[in-house]
Amino acid sequence: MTDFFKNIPAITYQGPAATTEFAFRHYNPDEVILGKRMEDHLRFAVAYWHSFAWPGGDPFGGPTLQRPWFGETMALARMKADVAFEMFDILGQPFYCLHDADARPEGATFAESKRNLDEIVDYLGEKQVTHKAKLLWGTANMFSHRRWMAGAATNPDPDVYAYAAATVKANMDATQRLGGQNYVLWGGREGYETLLNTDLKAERQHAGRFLQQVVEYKHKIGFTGTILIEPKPQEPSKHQYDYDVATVYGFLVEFGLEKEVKTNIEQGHAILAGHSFEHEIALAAALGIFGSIDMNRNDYQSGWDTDQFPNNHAEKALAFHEILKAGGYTTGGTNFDAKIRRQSLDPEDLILAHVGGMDTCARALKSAAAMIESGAIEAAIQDRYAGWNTPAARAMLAGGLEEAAARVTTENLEPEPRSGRQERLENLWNRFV
Ligand code: XUL
Ligand code: CO
Repeated sequence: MTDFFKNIPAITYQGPAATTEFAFRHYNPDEVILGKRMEDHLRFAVAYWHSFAWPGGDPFGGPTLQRPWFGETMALARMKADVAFEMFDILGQPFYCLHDADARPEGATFAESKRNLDEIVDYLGEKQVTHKAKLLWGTANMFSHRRWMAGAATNPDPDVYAYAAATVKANMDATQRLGGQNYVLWGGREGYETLLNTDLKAERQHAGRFLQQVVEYKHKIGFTGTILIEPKPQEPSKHQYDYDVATVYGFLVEFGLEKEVKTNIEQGHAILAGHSFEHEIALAAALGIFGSIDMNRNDYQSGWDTDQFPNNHAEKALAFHEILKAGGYTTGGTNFDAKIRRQSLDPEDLILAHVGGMDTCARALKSAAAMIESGAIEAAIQDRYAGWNTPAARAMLAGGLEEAAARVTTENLEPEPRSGRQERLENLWNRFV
């Protein structure tokens, strides 16, 4: 036991009337919602990087967070893991997610980094046996070290492509050893700063072949988890190839991977791409590539990826509504890709950030379930499209443009516009939140 979280009790569900901040007011893991336990719906995960590896820097200032496990030794990496599992226990977290670089010190060579990773993976594996939390997904950090500055699989230097292959292979192996349920690829450096030095066509080809190699390797080692791409339009690169869900889908189809790879959708990334979170989820579900989510919120004014903890349950209800409509998660979950603010120094801040985020999501889930149970929104949608249930309407889709056009004269069509009833439906949504 470390003493980092000393005096912080295990957080339990105490209901909205709880008198302490150290309680869940809405997240009640065993409560059954639409026939499933809340914990099994939400499948919460802690992001190792933000909670345990981020030192609190910003573009204008250095670290503000001073943690006793910061430093590049294996002993400190083990202390970090100890503290992490203590937090997972306090929160009752079923899952966590990590990059290699969050958990192990960087070595002087690839071989040394890999040894460090293997050693910490063994340690995490032992901890998983005696604690509840398991790995939701693993990934490789191929964006922080200077070797990745011009990309990983899309780097102009083929030696960096090889390094990326070795890195992803090591991380897929580590994820499989930890029983991870997904493997994520987020390409923060898979993009460009200027077309004046970039062969966009070649870079996209290399990224596509790399992803095919990842999928081939997944099948070779019998990894049963899901491969997920996390879209983001920019930041850190000026332009990123995995811009949004629609772009990723086009890319997957181009490389024959649309049945193999799904998406990990992040609220902040959706906003940067000019979409709502629920739009990205609904589109992924419609395309059959919805996998998992990175839960956070952006600042709506700054235009940065601020990775804040969610605190607006009404807004998130729309996202969970789409997730429930899609049938919920299979291997995915709700990963808090969120960090405390750099002035939030206390261990309590870290715990309460997650408590608030979990309660926000639990309220959102309950509201979304109520929206579904009432059937009113679904009924309004059904009603709006009811005209398409007629044989004449369906025949138009089977026939050609001329047959469809002929209906106008043969049936004397002069369509009357009908109200979209948006405000009435927004009022309805408001009643459920
Ligand atoms: C960056 C981001 C990453 C990915 C994992 O914006 O979201 O943390 O989730 O690499
Ligand atoms: Co993310």
